[in-house]
Amino acid sequence: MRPRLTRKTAAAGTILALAVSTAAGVVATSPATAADEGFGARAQVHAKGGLVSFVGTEAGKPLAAPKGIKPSSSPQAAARAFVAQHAGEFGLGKRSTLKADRVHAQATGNTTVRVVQQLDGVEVLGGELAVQLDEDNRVVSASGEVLPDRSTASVGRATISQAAAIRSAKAYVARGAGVKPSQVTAVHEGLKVYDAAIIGSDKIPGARTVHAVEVSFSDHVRRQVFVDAQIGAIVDAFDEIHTAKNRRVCDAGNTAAGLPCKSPVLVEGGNAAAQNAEVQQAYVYSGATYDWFKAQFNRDSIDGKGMPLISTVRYCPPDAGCPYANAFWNGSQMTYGAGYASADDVVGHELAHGVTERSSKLFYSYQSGAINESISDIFGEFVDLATSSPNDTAADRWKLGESLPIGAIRHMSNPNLYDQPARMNDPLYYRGTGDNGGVHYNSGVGNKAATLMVDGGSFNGQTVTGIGIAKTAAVWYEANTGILTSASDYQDLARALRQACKNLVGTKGISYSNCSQVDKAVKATQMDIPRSNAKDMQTCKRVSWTFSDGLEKGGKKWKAQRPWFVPGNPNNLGFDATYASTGKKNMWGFDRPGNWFPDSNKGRAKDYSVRTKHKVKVPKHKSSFLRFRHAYLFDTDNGKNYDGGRVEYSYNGKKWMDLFNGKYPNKVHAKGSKFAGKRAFAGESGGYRQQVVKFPKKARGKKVFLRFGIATEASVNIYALGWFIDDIGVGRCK
Ligand SMILES: [Ca+2]
Ligand SMILES: [Ca+2]
Ligand SMILES: [Ca+2]
Ligand SMILES: [Zn+2]
Repeated sequence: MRPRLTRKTAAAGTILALAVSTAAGVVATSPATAADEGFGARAQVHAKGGLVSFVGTEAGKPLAAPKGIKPSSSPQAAARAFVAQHAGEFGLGKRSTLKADRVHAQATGNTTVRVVQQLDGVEVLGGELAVQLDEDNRVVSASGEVLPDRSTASVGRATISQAAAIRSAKAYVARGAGVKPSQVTAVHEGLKVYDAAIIGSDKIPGARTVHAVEVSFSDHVRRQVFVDAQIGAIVDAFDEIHTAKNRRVCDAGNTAAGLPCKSPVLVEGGNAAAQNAEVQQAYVYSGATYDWFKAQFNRDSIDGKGMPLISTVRYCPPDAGCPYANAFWNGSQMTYGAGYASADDVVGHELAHGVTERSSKLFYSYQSGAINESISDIFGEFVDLATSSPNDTAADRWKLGESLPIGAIRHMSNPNLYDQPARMNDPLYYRGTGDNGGVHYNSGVGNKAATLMVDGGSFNGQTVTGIGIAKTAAVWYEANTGILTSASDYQDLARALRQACKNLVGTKGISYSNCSQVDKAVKATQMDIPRSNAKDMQTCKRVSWTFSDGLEKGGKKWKAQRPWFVPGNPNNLGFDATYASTGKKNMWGFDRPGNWFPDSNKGRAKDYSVRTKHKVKVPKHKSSFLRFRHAYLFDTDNGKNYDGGRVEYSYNGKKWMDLFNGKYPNKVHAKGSKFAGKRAFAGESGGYRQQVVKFPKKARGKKVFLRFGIATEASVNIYALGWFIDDIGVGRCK
């Protein structure tokens, strides 16, 4: 146990009702990089919503304290007052309330309060603002995202029971872990409001009520699953086990005992020399990590309050074989497979996850997960560089895990060496769903930026003068503890790093010119670039259409087997299936295997489609094509696709042929599906895509039926949002 540092710990949990701000805010209607939103400071606005997501100030020039707030008021009251007074600019209306959550004392004497949004009393996932105040409660910065009231029309009442949600969540996690649903345990964590746009995950956007269910298996699987509260679809799942790497190597030996760590063989001040090498390493390196955070930031352990550093070494999970080639942080302790405590950077990495979990709380998925991983790599390697250990030569600088039995797993200054991107537009930038959305890949962007800040160098048109480890560490720590929020993406990180540096000017020898180096490193790694979708496939300049349907007049051109709905709204599930690429209507195919649907038009298990009621004329021209716009989220888990969709045509409505001739973007893995082992639209589309496919020669000049078909695996209780299609047309280039 380490000595405890006295620290101001403020009570959290007060709730304040928000009224719409009467202050006239400037309404931004187009993407802006900087605008005055009535805050009297630099403010960034959302590209889409035109709402404020970041307010920053120059060093030493904070905004006045919110009205009615005195220097003696609590920081929580000040933070809530600030957000309440600017509710309009943040898009918050009458349905929103604010709850002060985590409070953190910055090294500068400032205090950061994270204010969490609740909609009708239900927590909005990632709806969070980090308000940083100086000692007199003047506002230094405010960042984060909230769900504007105007985007909440689709938030519905929960009609799926808690028991049904738990059943689905258990089935989903058990399948991913390769065990039976009866082997996993689940805790219902209540209802939340989920919107992929806030999470930043490229999934189907739209705010919806979800059941949050935490499902665990044997201490090393812990996932938070979000189940749509109206149709029971799995909309997302966050991993809560934060690993150093994602690999499993099986052999033999070792045991599954020792997690959680209840009977330690070595405690603080004990006789380390009497223990085996791995116990010693875990002890020494977790101590080194503690000392480093204490020396750099005066942080007293993971939680800042002297939390014991608990490790289990030579662990083997019951289902993964031995020795276990990985290490992880599970929210309360570190755990290492044989040989994995031997790397001080890996130990530092795992402990840094604990720090992040108690500060920015970055979600472990997609960009927020990549930043979470990057922060762990950065602090892990900083600990390594400050700690005498094997493999400390100049050639080892910026290698992650060089002391592991398997050798280095990442290279921070040259991420490409291990298939990681070094900047946002790097061809190696990972866009799939595996690895929780590429958290161990896209961390390369943050890692590269950090090494540029420390060592300097020329990269991607920028020449950076290094500012060294201490200053770089301070900037990242300030961003993590005082500016970033749980759903932050790389664009947010870009702003956060710049603001963090400004906040620190005058401390640790940090100067304005240091901040321009931070800015250059951010630019070099292209963090300001928003998440981008692949470009639309082009048709041709002028088109002559023989069939076109934007579905605005309803579904009379289509015959739908349930659970296809044309148009998607209204449907007898009470679900808002609006996701149109033009107008307000689209068709929707729910990804739900099984026989039961709540109407007489029963869907067929595992295979159902929507087809044109009449035949459509395919132009006799060689350019003749089908064009449609669509978005999909089929049942998928960590890169493994279970369900999917295909597009087919038929001359007689009986024999159907694949219009894409198998050339789909994804592969369906699951057994039991009509598409098993074949390609299809599967997994997730990452937003709306325009799809253009040419008709084969034999179909030109003929009349055909067209259909969109979904095929699912046999597993019950696991549903996904499905397929949203709009603007279907058959035509040719003129
Ligand atoms: Ca070292
Ligand atoms: Ca290292
Ligand atoms: Ca439409
Ligand atoms: Zn990690």
